[in-house]
Amino acid sequence: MVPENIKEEAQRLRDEIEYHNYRYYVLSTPVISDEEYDRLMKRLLELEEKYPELKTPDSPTQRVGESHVEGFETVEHTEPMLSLDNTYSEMDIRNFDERVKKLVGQVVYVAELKIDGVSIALRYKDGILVQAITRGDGLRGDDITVNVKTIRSVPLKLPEPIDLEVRGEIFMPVNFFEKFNVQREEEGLPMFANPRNATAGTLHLLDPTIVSQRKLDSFMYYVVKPQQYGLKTQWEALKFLESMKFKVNPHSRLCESVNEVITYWREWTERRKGLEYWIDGIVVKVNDFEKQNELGMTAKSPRWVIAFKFPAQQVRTKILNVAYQVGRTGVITPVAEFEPVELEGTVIKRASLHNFDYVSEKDIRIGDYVLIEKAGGIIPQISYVITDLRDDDEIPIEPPEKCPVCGGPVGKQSGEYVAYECQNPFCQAKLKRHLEVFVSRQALNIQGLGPKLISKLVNAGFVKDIADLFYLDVYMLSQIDGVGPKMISNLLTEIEKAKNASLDRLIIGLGIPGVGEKTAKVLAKKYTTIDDLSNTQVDDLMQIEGIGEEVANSIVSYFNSDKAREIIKKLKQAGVKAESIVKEENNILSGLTFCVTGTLKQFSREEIKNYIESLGGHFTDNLTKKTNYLIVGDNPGSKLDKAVKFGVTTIGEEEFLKMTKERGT
Ligand code: 1X8
Repeated sequence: MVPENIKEEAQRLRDEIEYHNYRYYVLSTPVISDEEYDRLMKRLLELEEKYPELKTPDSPTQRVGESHVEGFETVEHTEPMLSLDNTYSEMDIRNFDERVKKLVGQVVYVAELKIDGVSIALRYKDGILVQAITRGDGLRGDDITVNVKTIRSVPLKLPEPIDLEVRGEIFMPVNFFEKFNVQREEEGLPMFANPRNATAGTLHLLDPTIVSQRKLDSFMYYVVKPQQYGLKTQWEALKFLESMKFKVNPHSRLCESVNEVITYWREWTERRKGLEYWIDGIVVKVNDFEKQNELGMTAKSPRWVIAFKFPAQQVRTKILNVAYQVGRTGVITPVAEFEPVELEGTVIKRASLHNFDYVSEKDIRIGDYVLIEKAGGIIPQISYVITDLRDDDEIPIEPPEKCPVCGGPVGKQSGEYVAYECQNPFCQAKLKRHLEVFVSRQALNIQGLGPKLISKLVNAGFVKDIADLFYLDVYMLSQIDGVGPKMISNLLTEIEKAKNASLDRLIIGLGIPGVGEKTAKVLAKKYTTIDDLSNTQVDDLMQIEGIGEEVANSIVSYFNSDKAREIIKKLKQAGVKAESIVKEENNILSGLTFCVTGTLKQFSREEIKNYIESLGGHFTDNLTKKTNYLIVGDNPGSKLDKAVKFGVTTIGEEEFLKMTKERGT
């Protein structure tokens, strides 16, 4: 039983944290410091660890992401989620207005921004968020509740205990998207074409902890069955959504006439550039719900609403060729090469085609005339293929059968996208990109070894893998064009210095797909030596916070490869130390995984977790067959039965403490 005062404290904390979430994520006017907020969150986590019954589905702690999900169930929509009719010109919008007036007389419109995101339906029961469903095919969508719960601007609990379904848009802010794509490139992962694709990809990840790191945001704009809440107009519905603490776009406008709608559209054609999210047009709705009902539907979409898209500045050009770029991990990215054209002040010759799914979705071919625009005002992108201008000489763009650089075999990798990769472990393009990462500031920090010199060393055959850098000598370097005695001496000093780099830096340098700076640090904290890490298993890795299945598999398969083994052997022989960032003497629980059930006398959950981790052990909430010990406290739960079933050793708190003391001496 949870004491009453604790229950009350937890409720108070939940309310307080959600209030600050609302101030921060919805209103953008926080009233407390980050430290203060963290303190509230920490206290609530502590209480919930001690009394798991307190973990209610609306608790703000649930936003950090529950455990792994197996897949998504499809759910039927209460009413269809429809697509909108699109228009592109003032004439189209005037025609829309004429048609509306003819059917229902004079109307007032609400003009809203059209967010370039992913549509979502949110269902609340007794005021609690119970389900979040994607549009899907309009009739049935995917239940992605666990992922949507991580989005801070989505209320988990309404101010009133009502049943409600609302709809809106989930999006990824542009500034995060840009950073995120750069990071993906660095980690050797395929890039996303735009924030909408990144949002859709993120919402379908099986690991909510990763979703929670991707800064998704929301705007709600639709109430299902609004008459149940006494709402008569769309404008009232927007105010109602605000009162229910949803994030509602602040730029909606009541328009008395079609001219005002057109003014709004013209205004936002310019102002869109200053927004932190992408919009691709405006949405115009008949304000009055009765009139909406009278207007009804066409076969495809409602007659009372229309999307009015923005014209992008576009130029026409022809695709002359497609180049294939080979990244560090071998991912092959197609790049279209054009007849050069000017667009918004710069000459454009090429644009990334991102990945082969994108190419086939848009059916882009060599020889096609295409329209180019700048996505987000910066990155040139193909916006339209002018298929009317085809003369049948166009050549489809296929994934290459052989690596364009080394001729090696190309394989298919399924992830958020299907990626094609050069599978030749000795591909020179991969090696060059990899060496660039290996010597970079975050990794081994070998100064004076730029891309040009790397290329020359690889071409000369002196460097066939990252470890070969440590075997370079005066004789080899002196044979390279443009390298003099002073440079040789500096380089050899730098390389010697790099042998002292810490384990986390070496891990970054290994270039394991999906392992960037952050993951490398976490790994170096858990594993003291490169040997420790190379012997780890997927389950062990997945117990580490922030490491999902994809990355865990990537790490294990890297260390299982002959090539990695050889490289590590060579690195060691060259004297690369890869020093642990964890103190040796504190690692008495290294390699052991612990789980806890029931209440302990001397530790809260958080405390025992920290204690175990400080001694180099792993702590997990999920008992699996791989768990070494279950520590059993008072009033143990179902984990005890599970441990018996799995044959996991159970120990008491005293026994655990004795064990740490024995191992410590
Ligand atoms: C799609 C969108 C709508 C709105 C904003 N952004 C969108 N992507 C809005 O109504 N403010 S409505 C809509 C749809 O009904 N398909």
